[in-house]
Amino acid sequence: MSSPVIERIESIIVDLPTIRPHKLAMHTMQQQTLVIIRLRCSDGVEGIGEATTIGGLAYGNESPESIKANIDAHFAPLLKGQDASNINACMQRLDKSIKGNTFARSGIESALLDAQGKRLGLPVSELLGGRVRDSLEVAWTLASGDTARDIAEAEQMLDIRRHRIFKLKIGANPLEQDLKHVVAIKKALGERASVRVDVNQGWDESQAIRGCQVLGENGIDLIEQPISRINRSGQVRLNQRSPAPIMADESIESVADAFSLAADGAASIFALKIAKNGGPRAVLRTAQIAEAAGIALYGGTMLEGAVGTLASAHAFITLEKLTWATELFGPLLLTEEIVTEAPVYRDFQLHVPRTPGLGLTLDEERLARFRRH
Ligand code: MUC
Ligand code: MG
Repeated sequence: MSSPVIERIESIIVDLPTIRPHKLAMHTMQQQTLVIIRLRCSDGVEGIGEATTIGGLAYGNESPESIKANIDAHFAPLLKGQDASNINACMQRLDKSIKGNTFARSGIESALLDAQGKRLGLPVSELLGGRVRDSLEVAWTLASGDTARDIAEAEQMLDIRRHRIFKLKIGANPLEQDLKHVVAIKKALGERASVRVDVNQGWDESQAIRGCQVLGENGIDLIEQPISRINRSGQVRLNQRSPAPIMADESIESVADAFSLAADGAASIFALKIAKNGGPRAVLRTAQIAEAAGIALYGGTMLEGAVGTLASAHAFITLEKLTWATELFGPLLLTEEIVTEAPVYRDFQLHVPRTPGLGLTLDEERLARFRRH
């Protein structure tokens, strides 16, 4: 039997409305923009992937527009005509000619995995060696910018049993105002919830020394990326003195970053993101570095829609231990989806399909309605 060949790669920018503004230290999202990748093969199989970021260029080095331009001009010509069933060979071919661009790379790797899974009749988790669970606990991010509204939102999530872990986005307001906001939310929720913060690099080290101390003393379970990803020695010092564990997020822009953070002792938890490592297989290499170094794991998100969220989930359900659970809630932030069946969230967990590939089908009508022209 001849090998299936990659015939066409299409990248589509999709703008989707969100349930409310989502306020991060560096940007307030009023909508979310996804880049959907369709990889068509000569055997009639189509793989789908997603390469999504937050706030244009506010968060990472790639924007939706640059992701699309680079896939169209550089990734697609390298892959056209290649054996679609050999994911190692395809990704190594890209490695030789393309530096960085982990978001675009992740979307392509996801699409190749989806296609191969559909071809073999296997879920992506099984292509990655096999799942050890069927669902993942999912945190919710409180980021309305208003304390009373955040508490009401958390109470509602507890009531409907959708989330009992809450991550608060801070770092944009003055330090004391942020600390008051977080402590008030923790007091209101008490032992009923795990409360964590993501500073998104918003503090300098002098602020972080006080911030981490106060938050640790007030029952906050985890502090994500308190200072600049560039300040490595500051991260090492904070990791040694903070009473609450420090998680690296923006600091990890590649698998190699994960290795050097582990070698330096700059964090005790890693946020795993397929987009920042180059795909579901690449993120598992970062997980292996963490496991070897005794660093705990957390399943992160770039607020992808259903496709990117399930590509992440299929990788995360193969891991032995995800001590800090996940934040794979991206689809729940959107009021519209572009797949026929939305991912299932129930009893605090995201349930990962056992159908072939990622387990998703694009909804052509919705895709046509929301794609950018
Ligand atoms: C980040 O920095 O972790 C994940 C959840 C959220 O609200 O923002 C993202 C990005
Ligand atoms: Mg973060």
